[in-house]
Amino acid sequence: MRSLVAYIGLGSNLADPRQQVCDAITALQHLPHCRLIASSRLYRSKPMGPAEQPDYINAVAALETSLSPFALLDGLQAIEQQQGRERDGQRWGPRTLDLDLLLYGEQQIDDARLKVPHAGLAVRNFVLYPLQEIAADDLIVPGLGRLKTLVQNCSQNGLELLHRC
Ligand code: A4P
Ligand code: MG
Repeated sequence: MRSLVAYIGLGSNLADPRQQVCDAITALQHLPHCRLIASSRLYRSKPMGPAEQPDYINAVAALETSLSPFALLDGLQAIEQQQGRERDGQRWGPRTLDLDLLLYGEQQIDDARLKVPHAGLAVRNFVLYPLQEIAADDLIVPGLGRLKTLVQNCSQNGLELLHRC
């Protein structure tokens, strides 16, 4: 099967968020039919959604993969479960680990279970800035245009650059 590059957004704001994100990057390296190509530095970000929750740690990783997008989503959700993710139904509530499939090659997917590019990507600084760090300079986000332009139009407010894992 042909391989392509997928970008994964990582976020955590519970139970030692930095460690959660770094552990998840390690777990991504062990997904079958995937090779970790790059991971961004860590960023601290103000919560989007309910304000009464801790700040998040965010990062983005690039995987070369021959998995289908749905098989990759299964793998990401399995890692979330291994790291104690609980779904209590609260939208945008606190979590030990959230793994979002941001981009899957140049594909656009509109399925009940999977939307790619990930919804909200274009306006989330905690996604765009780490993505820009590891993506090609001329990356086009399918349906949304040049990554560089999206970054230029997105404020850095509330975003603090930390170190690598
Ligand atoms: N789903 C659809 N498309 C995708 C995709 N591209 N990647 C479906 C991953 N999942 C996708 O996700 C709900 C369902 O989305 C999944 O079952 C999957 O089939 P979830 O992880 O159970 O719930 P969620 O994450 O709470 O919902 P949602 O709406 O996806 O939230 P987001 O967009 O992930 O946002 N603030 C800061 N500063 N940093 C953050 O990282 N994250 C969130 C969550 C809120 N606030 C944040 C951050
Ligand atoms: Mg999510």
